Amino acid sequence: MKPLRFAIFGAGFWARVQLAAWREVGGTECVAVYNRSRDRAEAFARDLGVPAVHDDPETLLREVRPDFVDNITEIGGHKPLSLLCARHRVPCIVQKPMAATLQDARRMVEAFAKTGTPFLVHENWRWQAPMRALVETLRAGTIGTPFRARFTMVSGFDVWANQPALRGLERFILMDLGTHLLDTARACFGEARSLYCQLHRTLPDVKGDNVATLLLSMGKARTSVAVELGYARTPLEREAFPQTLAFVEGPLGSIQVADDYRLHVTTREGTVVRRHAPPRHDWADPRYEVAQASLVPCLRDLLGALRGEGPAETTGADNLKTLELVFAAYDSARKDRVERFHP
Ligand code: 89V
Repeated sequence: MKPLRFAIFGAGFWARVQLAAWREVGGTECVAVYNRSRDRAEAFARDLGVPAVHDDPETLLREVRPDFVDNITEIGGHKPLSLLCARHRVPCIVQKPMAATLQDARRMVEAFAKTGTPFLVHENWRWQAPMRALVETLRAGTIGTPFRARFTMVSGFDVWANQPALRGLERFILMDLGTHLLDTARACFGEARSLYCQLHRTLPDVKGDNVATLLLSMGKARTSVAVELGYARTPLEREAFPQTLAFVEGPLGSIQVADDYRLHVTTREGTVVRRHAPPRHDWADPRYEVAQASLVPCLRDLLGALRGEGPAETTGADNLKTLELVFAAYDSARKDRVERFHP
């Protein structure tokens, strides 16, 4: 099968890792990179062996005519560069969070829908090995229909060291991490019916919210789902970054996602513990192991859709439902009220 030729927009921390993950997946060839600072694009191309460098994205699209673009810029680049792809009818994958406002995200989804051009979101959390094992165990019905769940991602890790732009965002933890966990919760329990959220800003050098606590009612069963998020440099006895821990209760049993990638499934027959460690890749930063390894199955799913083999899980249209929850959470926290949905 002929490899799909693609261009990367952006040349930062995640762009470098993502290109390595694309190469792991196979079936594509990165033919050009765009970055508004040409020096960074040149360094990226040199280090990673990309043949063409551009500092004007429109010229890149005209001259290179890629089969698709992977837009791995920071959030400010998501809307303008994705809309540029839509105008040129070039399929586009955009990094999460899709856009800085819900209105922008809706415009982006509509712009691609108008011409039937594929528009996908790079949302990798639901592809992490332990999260996938949780989704599959729930779908298999092992614990029955869950009535309650808790997701915890509380870490003292210095996330700003590799991604300094996160420090200056007015909206931080719900956009950066809330998108991931709310999307995973949707994969587990279905669409939200109501949501309540409280936020804290605890660090003087970080502008946005860095601690969030949410309670949702999800799916037909109205499962109560609590989500705890924290990037507060909290000294913790055991640091699990970037693992998400979880506990789910149903009428037939419970599932615990513990650290070290262990899934404990308890039914009347007892507890079965299995480790769902991510595969090790030499290009991955070991401090981000489970997160970076999940880029591979995520990209495989997106590539299948770009080849027309079937729908991707995280299309732009689907991801709007995740972003709706993120913005509803900000509204809830601001007004201290429950937001209701009618899926
Ligand atoms: O995956 C991400 O969105 C990253 C991190 C794991 C640091 O939150 O920004």
